[in-house]
Amino acid sequence: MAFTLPSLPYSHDALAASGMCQETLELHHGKHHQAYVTALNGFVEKNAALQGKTLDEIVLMSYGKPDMAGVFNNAGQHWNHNLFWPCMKPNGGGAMPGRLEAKIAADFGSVDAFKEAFKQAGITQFGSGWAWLVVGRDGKLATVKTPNGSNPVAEGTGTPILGVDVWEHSYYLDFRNRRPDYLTNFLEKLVNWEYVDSLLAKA
Ligand code: MN3
Repeated sequence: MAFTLPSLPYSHDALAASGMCQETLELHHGKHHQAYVTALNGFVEKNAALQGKTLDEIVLMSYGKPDMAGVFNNAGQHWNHNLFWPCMKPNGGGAMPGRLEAKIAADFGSVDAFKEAFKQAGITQFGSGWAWLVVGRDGKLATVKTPNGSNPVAEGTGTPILGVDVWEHSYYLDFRNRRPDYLTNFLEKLVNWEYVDSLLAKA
């Protein structure tokens, strides 16, 4: 069965007041994410080894294989955006659920220390990529950055419970070249902490 573009859990103009305009979401979801899905389906159609596989399986089986770079880039980007959209909500940010806040404070020292580490991961990802909050193999929360379409599942560094896209297409209309401002705004006005907490519970 072909992979499909998931619907956004909010309207295209719903995040405008929180720093992500309608045009950004229309292009990012409707054009960029759709293009990854279309390209991935094209690879699956031509390669019997990929047929019937889940997205996670395709990400893992194509990671690190030069002859499957195109498959990995598009499967990874489909995976990454599937996590990214529900990590945001209108009027997001604000207070975290108690369980999540306590876990972050225990593993980073404080919520502020976590936010600084997460922002630094996004700022220091040279070029395109992602910053993540993961539950590591030791059970502790950690921040991770990955290039291009890669992610912590592929790289084996943990289970992502929050991800932010730092490709320029994610922030250029709203913040131009100011990636740090985009990341600050993401944490303070866009993150759906209840969703992050639900992923922590499952990790
Ligand atoms: Mn993107």
